Amino acid sequence: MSAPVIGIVMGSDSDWPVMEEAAKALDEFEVPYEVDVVSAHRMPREMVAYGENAADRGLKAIIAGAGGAAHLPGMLASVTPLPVIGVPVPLKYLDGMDSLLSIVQMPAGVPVATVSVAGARNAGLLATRILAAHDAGLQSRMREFQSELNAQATEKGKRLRA
Ligand code: RP5
Repeated sequence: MSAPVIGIVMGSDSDWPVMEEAAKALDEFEVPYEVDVVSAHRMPREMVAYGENAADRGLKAIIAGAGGAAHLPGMLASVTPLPVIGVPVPLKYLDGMDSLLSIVQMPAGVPVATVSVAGARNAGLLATRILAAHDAGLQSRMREFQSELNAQATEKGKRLRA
């Protein structure tokens, strides 16, 4: 088992059904990752420690998901130099708009790369692309993945036209 290079964290284990898609995407590219619950509101000290130590522990990026008053991605971004990808998790009310706006509206100087509501798969793919910028093998696999997407979409068009 290689050491994890991506951290997947979330505010609660109730976020896992959404966040699992990030893990699956990383699995497809054989990117080693770790998973944990690090709640900004219920575990603030642990959350700060996670962000402060992440780079020294060898992580290259953090995927952070949270719902409602979703402060986890932004707060992590404020204490780590690593890229943080935020995943808005939709809860029972407000259709995830609360989560989305809480994550995306960051002040200048503290970036969070926010994916769509429940867009954890894209968070996993974006983290893979970040790693692939310095990894020729991974970049070539990403190109293959993109070719497959293209072929699938082309096939759908062919079926409709037939
Ligand atoms: C947020 O509160 C979590 O990220 C989760 O989306 C939401 C609800 O958490 P639970 O009450 O299900 O633990 O901080």
